[in-house]
Amino acid sequence: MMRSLGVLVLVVTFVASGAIGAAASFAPDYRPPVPPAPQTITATLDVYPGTINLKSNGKYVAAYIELPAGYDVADIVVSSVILAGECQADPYRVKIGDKDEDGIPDLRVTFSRKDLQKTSVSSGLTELTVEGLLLNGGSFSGTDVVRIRK
Ligand SMILES: [Ca+2]
Repeated sequence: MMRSLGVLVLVVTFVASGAIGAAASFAPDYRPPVPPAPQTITATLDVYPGTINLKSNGKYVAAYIELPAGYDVADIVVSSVILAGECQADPYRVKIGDKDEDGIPDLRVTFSRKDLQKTSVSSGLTELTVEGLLLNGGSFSGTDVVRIRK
C-alpha cells in the first residue's frame, strides 16, 4: 500500500516538472504583458456633413477622428468604433488622411445614415459622440456638434 502511494507521488512530481520545463522552452524570453492603459482619451472629432438631413438619400455620415500627441490613429480598433452609442463604423470604408491639413493624421470612418435614423438622436443642434477602443487596451471618445434635420 505504502509502496504504490510512493510511485504515485513520483509520477505526479515528474508530470509537474515536465510541464514547467515545457512552458519554459515554449517561451524562453517570456515577459509579462504590458498592462493595458484603461483610460479614455479625448479625441478631436469632425462629423461630416455638419448638417445631416436624415430624410435625404445620402448613404453615409463620415467622422474624422484625431488623437492627442503620443497616440496613433492606426491603433484605433475600427470594429469597435460607434456613433451615437449604437451605430457601428463600416469596416470597409476607413482611411487615414489629414482632412483639415493641420499635420495631425485623422482616421475617417463612415456610418450608415439609416443606422443613425434608427437612433433617438434629436433634431436641431445635437452633440454626436464617436467612441471606440485602442489596440493598447485604452479607449477614446470625441464629440462634435452637428445640425440634424428630420
Ligand atoms: Ca488633421
